[in-house]
Amino acid sequence: MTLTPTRADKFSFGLWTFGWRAQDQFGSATREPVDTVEAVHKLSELGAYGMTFHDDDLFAFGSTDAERQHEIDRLKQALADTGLIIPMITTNLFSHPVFKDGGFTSNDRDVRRFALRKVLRNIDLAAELGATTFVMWGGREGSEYDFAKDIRGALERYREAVNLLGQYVLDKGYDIKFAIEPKPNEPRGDILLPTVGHALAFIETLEHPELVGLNPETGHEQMAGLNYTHAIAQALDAGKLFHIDLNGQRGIKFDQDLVFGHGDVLNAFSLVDLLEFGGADGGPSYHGPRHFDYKPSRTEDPQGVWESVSANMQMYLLLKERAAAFRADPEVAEALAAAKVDEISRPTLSAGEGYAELLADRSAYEDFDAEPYYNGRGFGFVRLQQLTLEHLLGAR
Ligand code: ASC
Ligand code: MN
Ligand code: MN
Ligand code: MN
Repeated sequence: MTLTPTRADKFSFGLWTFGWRAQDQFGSATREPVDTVEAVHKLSELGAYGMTFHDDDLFAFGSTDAERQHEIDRLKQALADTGLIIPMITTNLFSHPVFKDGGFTSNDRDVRRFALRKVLRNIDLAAELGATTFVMWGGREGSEYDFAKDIRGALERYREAVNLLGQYVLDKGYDIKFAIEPKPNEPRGDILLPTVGHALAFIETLEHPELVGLNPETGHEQMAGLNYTHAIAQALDAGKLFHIDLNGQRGIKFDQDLVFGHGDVLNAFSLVDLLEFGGADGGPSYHGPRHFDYKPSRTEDPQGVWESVSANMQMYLLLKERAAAFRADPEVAEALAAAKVDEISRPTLSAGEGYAELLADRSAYEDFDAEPYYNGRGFGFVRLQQLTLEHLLGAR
């Protein structure tokens, strides 16, 4: 493989990703912690441009002010030494026992107030480090038992929290936007704002919807049996793709957080094509970080961890190269035209036409001949899919 990541590719990784020690429900950690400064140097060497983190990834929950500052200073020095940046930061409202029933939507009001203070402090840190996106994954906002949570009340509290944070950013004049990350379940039996669609509807109920967008994660949509490329397309349509969490997932099961492309590779292919070539001019449709939120499998040793970091970037670049070849193939262009894929961009009504003109157009209904669609006028989508796979497999 000769595809070498560069900073222009805007690849970023969470400190909690390669830093995961691989403890799970059934087993203890299999790896040592990764030091932040070493991590920044390693990421820089491997071709990433950014690193992201939860507050608790950088300094343990309950750190003294001095301990917290020490870790921030070490990080800042490493950033200065390498030129790596912090495009996004996020808050851990899920690990500590205090958040066992959620942060913004815990039934316990004292916990909700504590959660807000923890986030406000972290927003100040985001501003200090120049992060322009603030992700909110509400992993513990949810329930196992229907009568244990008043969902309408919880959504009101969620809204109250996000409204407060928005007002804070506006009053402080910070250049920060929020990105909500949906997930259907795990660790809660059911999580609030479970999919991209739910989150989009919620955002429209906020005081400042323009401050809030989405951070959709590949595996999270796929855990709900949904098509991630469709979710990203709808987020783009709504102008809400503020950030992205790329990884891999194989079907409806626990959150696998595999390397990007190591799950549903066909869906990863259409996704990269959309991000890189889905813009109006045939260029990128998304300009933010290509952020990986994956977990190196529990079976990996430290060398395997860094190989898995590179694998994410290699998969992305490989799929981008494959998508470019697909787009440049005249046979693909011909198959796309035969499938009338471009025709979806043409408005259904002609210029100036309304329902009166449509009703007056006999060719649209009275004289329309539906007969040829029986046993004819196929779209050739299967042929198009075959060409897609031949490109994906490197056979073209
Ligand atoms: C996040 C985020 C997730 C979770 C998970 C924590 O901030 O984007 O998906 O936390 O990675 O393990
Ligand atoms: Mn306001
Ligand atoms: Mn995940
Ligand atoms: Mn994520």
